[in-house]
Amino acid sequence: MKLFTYATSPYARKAQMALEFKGVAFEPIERCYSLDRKEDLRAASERAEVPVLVLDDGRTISDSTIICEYLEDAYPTPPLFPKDPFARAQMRTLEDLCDRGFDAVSYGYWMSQLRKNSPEADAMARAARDEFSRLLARLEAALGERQFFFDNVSIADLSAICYVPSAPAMGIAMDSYPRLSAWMNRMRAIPAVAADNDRLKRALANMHDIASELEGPDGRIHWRDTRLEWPVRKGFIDLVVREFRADKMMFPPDAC
Ligand SMILES: N[C@@H](CCC(=O)N[C@@H](CS)C(=O)NCC(=O)O)C(=O)O
Repeated sequence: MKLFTYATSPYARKAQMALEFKGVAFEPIERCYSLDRKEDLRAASERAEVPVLVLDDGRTISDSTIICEYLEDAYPTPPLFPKDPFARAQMRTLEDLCDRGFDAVSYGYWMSQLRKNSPEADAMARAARDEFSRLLARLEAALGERQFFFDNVSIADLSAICYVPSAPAMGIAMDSYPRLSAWMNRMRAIPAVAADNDRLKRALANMHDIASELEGPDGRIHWRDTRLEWPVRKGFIDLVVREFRADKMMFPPDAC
């Protein structure tokens, strides 16, 4: 099995941690289409986004949520989904909160840093910090007194660990979130999560600046669904329009 992955992509990290947690052997292939435009990823997935799982017979599965569901079905032990149907639904809701909510806000924050000379940069950073803090409060409440979000480590934990630790880098102190802070330490004691954290640290240490992480060879940046909705919803549509008019937006390739 192979996994198209990328050390700083929360989606790829989630899928890779799930594979490692379950002890499934795979070969990681580090890719980011908007940065390297490599055709193998484009051929494996019509959206050219990571992660993509390539089975031994060449069949492919795209999208982190779908990959994790496949892994749970194909390799049920150790489980990463709760047994109870309602808990499973709640777990998917938390995963969605990370994939859509946290991801869009984080993207908005890093866009504000990348375009820090733009007129809306400060307001955009503030809006992102406010919303990220509210999302942290939701996770803090969802965790309650438990060790993990559900009885055992689940996809909800693997999703959240890709976002919660970035709070300080956005200027948000973790003091108001003592349960999440303790949970982060518990998570990092899990070998698959520790390995992910090491990969992330190495990637961040090698990163030049935000531009080199986001802008492709033609200066365009990957945009999609909730990442686009967030700045529009928050009133930063002028920035979106400028990016579009300057041909700085790259959308997933057409599906057909
Ligand atoms: N819904 C997808 C989203 C995947 C996604 O957006 N991946 C980003 C990296 S965080 C990507 O590959 N972007 C394409 C690019 O930058 O070229 C999933 O859950 O896997």
